[in-house]
Amino acid sequence: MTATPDLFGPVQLGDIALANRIVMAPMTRSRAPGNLPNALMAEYYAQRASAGLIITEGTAPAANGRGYIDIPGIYSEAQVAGWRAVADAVHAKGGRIFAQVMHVGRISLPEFQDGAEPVAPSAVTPPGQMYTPSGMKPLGQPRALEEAEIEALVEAYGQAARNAIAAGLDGVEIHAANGYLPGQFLAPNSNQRIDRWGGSAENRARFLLAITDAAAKAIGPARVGVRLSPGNPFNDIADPDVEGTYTPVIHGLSGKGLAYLHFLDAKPAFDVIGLARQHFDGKIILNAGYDRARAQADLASGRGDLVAFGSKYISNPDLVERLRRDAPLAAPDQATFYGGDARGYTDYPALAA
Ligand code: 8OZ
Repeated sequence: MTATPDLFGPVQLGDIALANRIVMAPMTRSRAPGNLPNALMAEYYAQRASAGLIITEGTAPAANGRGYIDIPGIYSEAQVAGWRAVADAVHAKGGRIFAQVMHVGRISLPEFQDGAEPVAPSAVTPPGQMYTPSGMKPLGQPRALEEAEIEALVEAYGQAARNAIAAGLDGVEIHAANGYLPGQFLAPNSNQRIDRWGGSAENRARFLLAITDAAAKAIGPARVGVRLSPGNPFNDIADPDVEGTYTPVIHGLSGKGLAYLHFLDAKPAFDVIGLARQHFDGKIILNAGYDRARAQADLASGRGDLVAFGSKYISNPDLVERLRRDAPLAAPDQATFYGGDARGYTDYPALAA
């Protein structure tokens, strides 16, 4: 018999040893003016370093991957220097940190990309709006990527992974959830290509598998994880056959020695985590809507190996200690989720010792 995994006990994740199975989920906080990671961000992440693993907010692998206000990038020297300060601050407190690499694709506006039209698999306009410094604006029609541009983006993910390691970060998470560029390739409504990057489920999975391979080749597969949200309609994703789409994804990501798959499974359309358990050779991180009891239950049942907490980490920098003591959690203030300064960011106190 194997012992029940302890939420508060150590676990090996790919190449690295984590102090516990509690993960800080990636969260966009829009506090990186100029797309540059900064000292305030370093302080924020260092405050949360008792997490077994921190996954940073989404950071763009290329200039045309930017969207939302003031998200950081990981494609320039200055950005790498900024991330180095973040990595150093977290490591000084004994933490571990992966960068989440996020290309937003069509979920952007020219004003976030120096005037350039956002790019996507196909020129399909999402119906949503985006918050900008001058108010809410409708998303526009993206430009369909040329095949050579797709190949350049695959390279950009490899380079982003190298940059993360050069910055001293511990690895990268490929953001393939929530309808951003990899998710736009996966879904038939946003991917209407008739070349090898679209059409069949295998073709729609090609971009995700290519960028994951590029990152794995750059820094070793044990430093790479992938986040998925099968069946999540966020950002105008519609897929009549989620199982058909994700079965080749899970098979394609298996057997490569990747560190983990991270599931946002708020709306599971089929038992994708069961499928991953059968085939995937790394760890499984569970996310969305977890509390202490559900986290312990899902570790005990073997559904997952680690549990990621999002909004609870905004307002509880010492979440590990609070969960350990079963202490009350502070509620986050939604008004300060995105943008602004230290308020609602680094001013949530830890419990008194
Ligand atoms: C909410 C607001 C801004 C960004 C995601 C990166 O959905 C996001 C995001 C969510 O993964």
